[in-house]
Amino acid sequence: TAFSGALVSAGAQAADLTIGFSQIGSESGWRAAETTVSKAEAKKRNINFKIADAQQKQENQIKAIRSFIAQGVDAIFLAPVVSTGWDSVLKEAKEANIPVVLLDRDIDPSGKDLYLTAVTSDSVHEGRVAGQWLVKTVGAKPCNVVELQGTVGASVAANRKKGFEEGIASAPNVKIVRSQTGDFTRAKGKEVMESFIKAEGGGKNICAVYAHNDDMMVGAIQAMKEAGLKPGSDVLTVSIDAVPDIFKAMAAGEANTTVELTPNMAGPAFDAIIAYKAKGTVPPKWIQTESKLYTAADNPQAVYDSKKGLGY
Ligand code: GYE
Repeated sequence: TAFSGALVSAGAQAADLTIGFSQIGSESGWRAAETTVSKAEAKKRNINFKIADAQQKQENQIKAIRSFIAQGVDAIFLAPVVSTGWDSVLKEAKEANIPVVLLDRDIDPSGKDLYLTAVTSDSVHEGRVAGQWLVKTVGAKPCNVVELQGTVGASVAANRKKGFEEGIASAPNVKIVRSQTGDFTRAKGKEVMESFIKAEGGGKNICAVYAHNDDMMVGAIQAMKEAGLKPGSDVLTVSIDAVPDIFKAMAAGEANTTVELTPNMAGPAFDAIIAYKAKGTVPPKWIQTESKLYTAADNPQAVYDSKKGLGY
């Protein structure tokens, strides 16, 4: 009947959608959670969701996007490992009329008209908040900072560096003395921190560690402990993501602060695509998610308990 036909088409809008997601990999706890949460959000909306894991390689992401285009998916989500080199493959998606949504990282402005919207946090702001926290915490005391950067070429690494530098700009006593990439991983964070400690006279010249993500900080904390330093008291720590393990470290007095970003970037992206497909609603170019600072005063044990098991 006409009635049941109408019911089917209304209810089928989301269920009929097939969306491909080119995910970077699983370098951090935050990203593992993003993958888990994305699947759950797809399920809630009855979306046929395909995830391709690129193992940190842009060439694998480009291949995955081409394969999604060949399969004729309804939309493509992309978490771009680096910010450049996307123009030609995104042009192919555009020519095939497949909308692209960026998740959690940006691409260079030259690609602005090649995607529909980007769901990300404000990563410059995250770095700025981290820097401002440190300035406030050390007061007038001289403070040498070592910085663990994220993946080279990633928008979030550039932005978190820039934001932090802005955050400490007003305090000439706070200085970045060493800065190197730890690739957003625990293992690399530990290794690079070991070399920082060596280069800085066993670490006694280091006042604070700033890491572009918590996983690198967890590695750095390990390195500091092995070198006989006391992270969280002798050496201040500030990082970004709010994964459960950093709250565990905070509860143990071995870490000081983190800036939280949600692992649920796919939820708003699905909603934008559903509205776009069903009603032609064009979303804003940037869908910004919230950022929130946590310190040891914010009951880290309770936050840990509430977060563990959420896919991190
Ligand atoms: O902070 C980090 C990850 O792009 C926002 O990538 C993401 C970052 C996240 O590996 O842990």
